[in-house]
Amino acid sequence: MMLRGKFASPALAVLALCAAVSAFAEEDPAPDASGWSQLNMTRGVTAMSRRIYDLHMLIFWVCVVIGIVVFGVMIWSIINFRKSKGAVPDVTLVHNTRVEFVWTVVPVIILIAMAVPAARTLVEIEDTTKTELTIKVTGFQWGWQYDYLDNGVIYYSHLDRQSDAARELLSGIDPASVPHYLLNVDHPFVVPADTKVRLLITGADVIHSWWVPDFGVKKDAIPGFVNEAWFKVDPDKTGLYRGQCAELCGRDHGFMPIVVDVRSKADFAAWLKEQAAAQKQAAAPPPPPAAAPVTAAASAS
Ligand SMILES: [Cu+2]
Repeated sequence: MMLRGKFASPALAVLALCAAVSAFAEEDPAPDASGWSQLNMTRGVTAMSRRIYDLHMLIFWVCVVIGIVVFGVMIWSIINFRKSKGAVPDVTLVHNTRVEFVWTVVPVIILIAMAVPAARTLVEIEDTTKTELTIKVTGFQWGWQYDYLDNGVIYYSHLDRQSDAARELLSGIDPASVPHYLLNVDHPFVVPADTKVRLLITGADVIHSWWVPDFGVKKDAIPGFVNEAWFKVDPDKTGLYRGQCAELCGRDHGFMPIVVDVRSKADFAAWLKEQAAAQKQAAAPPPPPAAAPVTAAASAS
């Protein structure tokens, strides 16, 4: 009885602290783009990225509490039960069923408590139903291709020319003088805000990974496989968001950034219409030549 009381109270304290911390984690302050917060994950611009952030913080604080309790008990024991103070080992602690039961059950409870929110978030990440727009994303050495499947718009996105020139060996260009050095592209990936966008991600040569931290999306682009991901950017969060290939994909892995241009629904619709018309025109067969060649062809047959 005495032993159970002795060991159950720290365990209960851990659980109580975990519960308190989880309540605290849900009302996180506004993001701060400087200082210590830069060491942490971004809260992002989608409901899902914020859920991932909150889950990350919850698990982080659970780990902090466990760390403080475990190291606290350890250091306290080392100081108070040292040999020089005349401490005598407690032999009854060897193979004590009650103690072993407690130190097995408590971690199991903590693990289950963490698995529930983690599993819920994972299920939601994988939920690609009810999407409003589908875009195929293909990674290749070294760039990205975006294919708006239902609209006939398709284009490549490469490292911008300024970064590309500056990165050359002995280019003589100071990278600090290049805006968004190695994080800029020639043709950004244009998407609408406030729309559930589904990405079909694949690779054309080797494995790449499409990663935009602000969207909470990082998905491998594997040749022969189609991976799914989705995001829905907050209506008021239009603007540019940057990402990179997150899979070592060869020599120029560091030179295939991602820039996403999030526009309002109306702006996006206008852009898509314009692009579709331009690409249709470019793909159309050239206008029939003047009369003379037709006559020549006719006389030849
Ligand atoms: Cu890559």
